[in-house]
Amino acid sequence: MIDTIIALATPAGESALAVIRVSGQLSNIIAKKACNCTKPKPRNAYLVNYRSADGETLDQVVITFFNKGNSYTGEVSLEISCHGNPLITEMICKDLINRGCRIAHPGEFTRQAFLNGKIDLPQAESVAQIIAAKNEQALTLAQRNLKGKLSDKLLSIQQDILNLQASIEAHIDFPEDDLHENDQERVHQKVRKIVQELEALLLQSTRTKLLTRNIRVVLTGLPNVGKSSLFNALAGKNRALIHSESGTTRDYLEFDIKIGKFWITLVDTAGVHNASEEIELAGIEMSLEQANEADLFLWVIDNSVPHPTELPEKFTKLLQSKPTLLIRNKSDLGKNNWAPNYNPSPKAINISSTGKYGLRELETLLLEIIQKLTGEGSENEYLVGVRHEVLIKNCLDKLNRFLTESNNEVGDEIISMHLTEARKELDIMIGRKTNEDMLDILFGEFCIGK
Ligand SMILES: Nc1nc2c(ncn2[C@@H]2O[C@H](COP(=O)(O)OP(=O)(O)OP(=O)(O)O)[C@@H](O)[C@H]2O)c(=O)[nH]1
Ligand SMILES: [Mg+2]
Repeated sequence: MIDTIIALATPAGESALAVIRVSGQLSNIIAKKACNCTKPKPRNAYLVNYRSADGETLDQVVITFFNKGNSYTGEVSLEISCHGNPLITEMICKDLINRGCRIAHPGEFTRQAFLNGKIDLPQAESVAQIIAAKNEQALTLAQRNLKGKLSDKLLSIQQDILNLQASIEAHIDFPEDDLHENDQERVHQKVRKIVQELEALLLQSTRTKLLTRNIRVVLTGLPNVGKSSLFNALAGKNRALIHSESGTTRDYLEFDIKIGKFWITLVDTAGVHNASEEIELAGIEMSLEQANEADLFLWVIDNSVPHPTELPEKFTKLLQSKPTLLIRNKSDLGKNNWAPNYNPSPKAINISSTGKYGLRELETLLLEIIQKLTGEGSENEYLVGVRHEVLIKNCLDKLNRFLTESNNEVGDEIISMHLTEARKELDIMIGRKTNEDMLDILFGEFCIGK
């Protein structure tokens, strides 16, 4: 008999209600012995007294019973809603352990659901994504994954590969009749189409990373241009120290703000220039580390003076490698309107962080850039996690090998093997091929009770 597992499914602490989940054969006995509920009707709520094995009433609770095959996990299950006092949940959990249950491992309920075929792996992963979603867009996409949309997409790609293989293998059975040039071109076209679909999924994996955490916006530029002043103006608080002397900021400072639907971590950094003082150099080194982690830059310049070109080369390269918004600050004092001479030049805006003009426009521009980065409102359809990213890359590798080797006129049989390999990668994505270690890692990231 498999273990009956239990866990608190709601956060620990005081709350109106708390839910304890029970999954496994002992659910029946617990309903009967602890809750005096013999043969409860599945999915009906019963208001009962929960009694410990010692006969003590622990709480008045509502229980819901689920039959085998018709529960979240696929096992016989029981949900106990009690009052949200940690003393009560602890006493009930202790009693359940007394009665032969054990505490579930992280993600074990969802793992049971997967092993019992209630959901596939992308759906199981979407449960964690739904719980962790940081904004509405991530939530909507995670919910689509739970409905099986990502799995459907992967299955349809897999079916396309299988159909292709069938047509190639028809030729293998008649070796004298190798693929004709026209047939080969037709096959190549289809493979290229599949490659495009997988590349689109890969693009979504980059967006997924931005949707599932705060977006890091790093303020950078020469000393004394007003980075900290802008940081404070956007934060709406005097968090960073501001001074008319250069080199005021030595450490970096973070503050979370919300723009539109997105949570952003603003990072103020030390002014960057070719410094000689040791402590300042350390600050600049730290700025470089922060710049490496950035999703996008606010490159602040002083618009009231001609722009000196002393930004170290490392920084100029970084600024060109990521989305950058050029902030011409101190525009209340003058407007030189400098722009870098590389292509495409970053979008620029004139503002005054102390006079506080241009800030709303800046937020609007920032939001536009973020929307573009996250693919909001576009063809973004799925959340594609890191596990999928690796497997999609493997799959693409196999398909590209198919394309190059079939050009080299290697036998059909050999090139068809690459398609089999590509299908295997999709099997792993969907969860048709798994191993214990992989499941341990995947579900180990879930919270207990999920
Ligand atoms: N007139 C005017 N002065 C500003 C503006 N923004 C900042 N300042 C002034 O410029 C000086 C430097 O501002 P900070 O915000 O400390 O500049 P910083 O870029 O953080 O400087 P470091 O930390 O030294 O790199 C201060 O005296 C600010 O009051 C602005 O928009 N207009
Ligand atoms: Mg500063």
